Amino acid sequence: MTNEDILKKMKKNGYLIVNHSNKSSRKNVLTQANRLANFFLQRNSTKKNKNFTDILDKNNLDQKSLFNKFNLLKLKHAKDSSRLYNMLGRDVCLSDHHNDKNIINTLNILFKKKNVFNVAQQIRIDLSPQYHHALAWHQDHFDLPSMNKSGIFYNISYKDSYTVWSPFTDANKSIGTMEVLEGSHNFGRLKHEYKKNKVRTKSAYLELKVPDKIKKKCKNKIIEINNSQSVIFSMNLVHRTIAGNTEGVRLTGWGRFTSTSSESFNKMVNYI
Ligand SMILES: O=C(O)CCC(=O)C(=O)O
Ligand SMILES: [Fe+2]
Repeated sequence: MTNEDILKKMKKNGYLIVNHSNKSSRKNVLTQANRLANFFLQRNSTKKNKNFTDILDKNNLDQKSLFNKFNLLKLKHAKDSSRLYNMLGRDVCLSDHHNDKNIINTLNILFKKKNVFNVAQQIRIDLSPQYHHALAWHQDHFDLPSMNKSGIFYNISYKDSYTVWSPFTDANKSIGTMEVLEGSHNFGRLKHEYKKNKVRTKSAYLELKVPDKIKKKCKNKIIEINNSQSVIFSMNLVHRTIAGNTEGVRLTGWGRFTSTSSESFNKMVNYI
């Protein structure tokens, strides 16, 4: 794609698919995830719990092995499961991945070669079919810890800031993936509501009632990409999670990128 194609496509659809240049960064994320899972399972293993050591013997990164480990951690050791998320989200393996030549080159073109900053990054691990946390339609925000409730309510345009979304395992209709409304970013920032979660009392969720004109004008597109590809999308693009229906693990990562030339930058830095 030429620079012009990249700018045109982003303007029209609000997202782009990028092929990774670094062939090992995806595997590095899975390897780190596996190491942490092994560590936490080992730490929790007792003589009674022989099944832990059975699982631990395997150092392979296939779906079944990773699913068993993450599932056990989630069900029996929820606190360690969230420790694993937090560590992996901050680890250099995710930064390394975001530093992929093709990802950074594309961001440089989108930011008109000014500069690029990654202001937040995290991973998510979804276990389908039961524990696939599906996000409803929404636009993104910077997810900075100081934006205590939700950055969605701060008066920040997000117009020319971007999310990089990457699956490190498969991401498709059966294991779960993401769906976007093509061109919805051109409608600007939309009004979201922050609702109390009736099931999990400590968390809340964002709700966006997609305006009829967007439903009418924007095509639904389910993102089915392989794990050597990422999606770069405008933080104003309306998107949601498609939950998986077959047993398996979906490990994904996201990074929020902005530039000093972005409209949102001046306001965003107050939260750093
Ligand atoms: O991974 C997904 O299904 C969607 C993730 C997402 O929308 C987000 O993290 O902002
Ligand atoms: Fe999102």
